[in-house]
Amino acid sequence: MDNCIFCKIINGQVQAEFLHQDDEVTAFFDARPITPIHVLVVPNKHIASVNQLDTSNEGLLGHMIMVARALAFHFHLKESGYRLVINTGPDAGQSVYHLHLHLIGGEPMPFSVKK
Ligand code: DGP
Repeated sequence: MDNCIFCKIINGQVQAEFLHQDDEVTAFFDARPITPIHVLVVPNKHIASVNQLDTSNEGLLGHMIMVARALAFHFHLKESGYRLVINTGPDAGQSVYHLHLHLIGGEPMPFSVKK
């Protein structure tokens, strides 16, 4: 996608510090971190959001989670804990319409999805 910032990062047009790249996904630090560790795991192929997924993407989603898990272990978050978050649409605050999984951790987080 011509105007997609994450497509530009993946293809090297925009600089980001890559933590992982393979045939399917790229991982890099979030430019506006909300926790000491804040990584984005992004499919190399442009998919706007969870809304555009279908069953053919199940392997990709599993791979995104396993890459995030490996990076969580790399950053010593296994015991302290971490969140994996995919914001979808306006109410969730999705600001970049290229699917991405946030890995956040490194300090206690102030809210919970539990009520
Ligand atoms: P979301 O709100 O879920 O759409 O998160 C998008 C994230 O993308 C946000 O936390 C900031 C990050 N981001 C936006 N532009 C850039 C960029 O140019 N480089 C990097 N590394 N991160 C970016």
